[in-house]
Amino acid sequence: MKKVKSKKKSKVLNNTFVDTIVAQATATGCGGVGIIRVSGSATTSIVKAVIGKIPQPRYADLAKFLDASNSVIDHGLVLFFPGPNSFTGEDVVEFHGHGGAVVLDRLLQRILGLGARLARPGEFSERAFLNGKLDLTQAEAVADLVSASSVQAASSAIKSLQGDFSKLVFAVAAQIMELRTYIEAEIDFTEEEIEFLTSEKISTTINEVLQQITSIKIKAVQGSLLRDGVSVVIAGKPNVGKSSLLNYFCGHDSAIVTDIPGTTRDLLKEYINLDGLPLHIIDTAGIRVSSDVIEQEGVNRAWLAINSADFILLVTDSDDVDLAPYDKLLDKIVIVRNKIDQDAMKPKEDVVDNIKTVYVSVKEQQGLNLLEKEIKQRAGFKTTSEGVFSARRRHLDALQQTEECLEQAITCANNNQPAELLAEELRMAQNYLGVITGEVYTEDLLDRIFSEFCVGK
Ligand SMILES: Nc1nc2c(ncn2[C@@H]2O[C@H](COP(=O)(O)OP(=O)(O)OP(=O)(O)O)[C@@H](O)[C@H]2O)c(=O)[nH]1
Ligand SMILES: [Mg+2]
Repeated sequence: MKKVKSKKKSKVLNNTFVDTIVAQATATGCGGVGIIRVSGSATTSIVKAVIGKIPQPRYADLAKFLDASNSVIDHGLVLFFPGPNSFTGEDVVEFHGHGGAVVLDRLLQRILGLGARLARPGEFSERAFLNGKLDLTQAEAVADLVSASSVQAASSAIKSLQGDFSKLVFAVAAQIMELRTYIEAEIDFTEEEIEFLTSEKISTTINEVLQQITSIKIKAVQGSLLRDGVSVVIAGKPNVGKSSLLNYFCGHDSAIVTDIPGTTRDLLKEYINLDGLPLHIIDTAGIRVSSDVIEQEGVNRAWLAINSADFILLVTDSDDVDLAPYDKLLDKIVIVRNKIDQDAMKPKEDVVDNIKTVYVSVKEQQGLNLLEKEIKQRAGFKTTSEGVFSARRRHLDALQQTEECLEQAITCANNNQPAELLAEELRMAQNYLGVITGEVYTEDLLDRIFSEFCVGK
């Protein structure tokens, strides 16, 4: 980890936060109400200039919003939250006006004219994080809640926002800290009469911590699936029913289906939700050697998609499947034996050489529930999202790195290696947990996280 910062040395103390930011907090377009939010040191002077007074904190004040020549731009409610008791921890004011593009833009221009600048994406949440109002997983949960694509994703985001994820991580980090304290004492006071921990006791304690991390990971994997989903590519020879399968998944005639082999040329991407699991599905051109330049380009693109997908639904309309071209991708393949209606077969599944085949008829809608079940199972997705909190790839990576350090620490203990090495592994494990909650962060990490947010969040 390079350029690690401790939270205490945040931008707040560097004093780069003197500027005041403004953004529309509600979505653009027409709405009953539109909200403009302001945060920073000039908030009180701005609100005084716009409505002619400083409103009573945390009360809804009905006021006229005035421009520089005292003409009325709009009238609406003003909410004033003096820092530190505000979302960002700074002085914040919200103008709740009429939700029209022109009226909100006039108000925004007025506030910019009073010395505020436009907020960057996620800058309100970033300030909330840097001022200690939210930890990093909670700030990320704000974005996840707003962009949730299913009820399950939204309810897991609210759990993270309430701190369910961070609490578990903090608890594990505290246990590692306690163990570190003992081991560092051993390093510092080798000459003194202190009863040190035995290597068995150390390994047992670390193993208990590892078990807790495993249980956090199970929930985090679900949360990350709910948020990011999986990518599935539909591949196979021409005319086997790939586009028909895509149309089944997305519930409408997205792709052209004909009985002419080579119908699909381009990649066709759809985004659907399978009982809460987001699926990014790609239909591809049928794989064959073609003298048609356009079709051949389609086949090249199909291979690119096949190579980068999480799973491959390899569709076939005969029992004879040539797996040779997929030699290096076998662990990602589910064979979809389509058109069983033509062969008077029943839907079923079987496994040969560790590869699952699901027998379906897309046309007669048979066996597709088996296929859906297989996709969810492959993704490791459970329909019940009890206790699941939203999580991201970076959290899973950090948990994985924590586990690796702890396993290394057990090896050090079991081999009676110097206590310094053991302490260092524990320190690194704790550090990775800190990356999840934002106790430890880099500027790069914050930029990456908050730049994905919308302006106004
Ligand atoms: N009998 C039967 N016909 C099917 C079934 N699924 C698809 N078809 C037919 O098979 C033909 C080809 O279907 P598509 O979905 O266009 O096949 P494709 O694999 O996308 O074909 P290309 O785009 O050319 O690679 C169409 O006439 C479909 O109606 C099925 O389950 N049973
Ligand atoms: Mg097709």
